[in-house]
Amino acid sequence: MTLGYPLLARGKVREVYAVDDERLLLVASDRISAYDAVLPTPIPDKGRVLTALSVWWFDQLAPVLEAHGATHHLISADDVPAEVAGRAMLVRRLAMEPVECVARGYLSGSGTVEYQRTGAIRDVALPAGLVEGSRLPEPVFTPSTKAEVGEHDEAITFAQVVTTVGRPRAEALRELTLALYRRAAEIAEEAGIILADTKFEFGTHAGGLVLGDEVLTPDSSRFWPAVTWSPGAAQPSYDKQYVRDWLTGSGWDRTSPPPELPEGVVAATRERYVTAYEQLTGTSFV
Ligand code: Q0T
Repeated sequence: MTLGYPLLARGKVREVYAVDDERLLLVASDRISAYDAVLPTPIPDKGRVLTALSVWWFDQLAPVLEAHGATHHLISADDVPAEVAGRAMLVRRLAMEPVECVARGYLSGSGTVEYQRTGAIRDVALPAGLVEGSRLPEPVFTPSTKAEVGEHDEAITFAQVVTTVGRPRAEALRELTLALYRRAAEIAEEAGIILADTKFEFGTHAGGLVLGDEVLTPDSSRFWPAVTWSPGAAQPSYDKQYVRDWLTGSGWDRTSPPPELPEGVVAATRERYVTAYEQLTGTSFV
């Protein structure tokens, strides 16, 4: 796309453009990834739904940020180029912290693997008897490094965060991450959705901590419908379950270029994104 701004970064499903020295444009695409691959078939409206969700969460979380003397990077989702209207955010340019700030309130995925091996997640000891999908006694901060392109994020300890950013900032990142997770999980729970875990990225501006990136979308978080929550097995992914199930049944080897999705899978997946937005926000997606 020819927005006329320098492209700063390109991810699997979104791009970052430099507007000027102080501002960036984050553009969400309709691309979808599964099993580490970007699929050739876009999901119509995915970029608009995820952007609207992020914008809604920034607003919901502003009081938590303010209580911690922090802010978020969103300047406007309206004052953006027409070609990307609805799926772009104009944001303040930050000095990004080199850690991914993950909070987990439920045991899932790599957290379950670590718990089964060690009885703990990182430096946090957990009670015996937890299973995939269990609610944790308290949410835990499980930071990771930002992976190079093509690599996976690597789990790090809190002590490594201290070494990387210094103790005061490490403690502030942990406190803010857990406070934001707790409030977001409470909001989601009121809407019948479990927020199992989520990843935040922070930066600084004028010495203060600023919440950046996209926030609390299905691409950065695990959302589970509360009605079907049943610890003991993998919980169905709110957004990508149709895609994963279809890919698994398609015979794709997860190494070759992934196949096109059939239109029924595309329509069902679009519906899942829209429903997640509507259930969370209590407003219709237009
Ligand atoms: C960033 C300065 O989103 C990223 O890459 C995917 C294509 C990572 N990234 C974040 C920044 C942000 C934000 N968000 C910011 N507010 N200020 N840099 C750049 N890349």
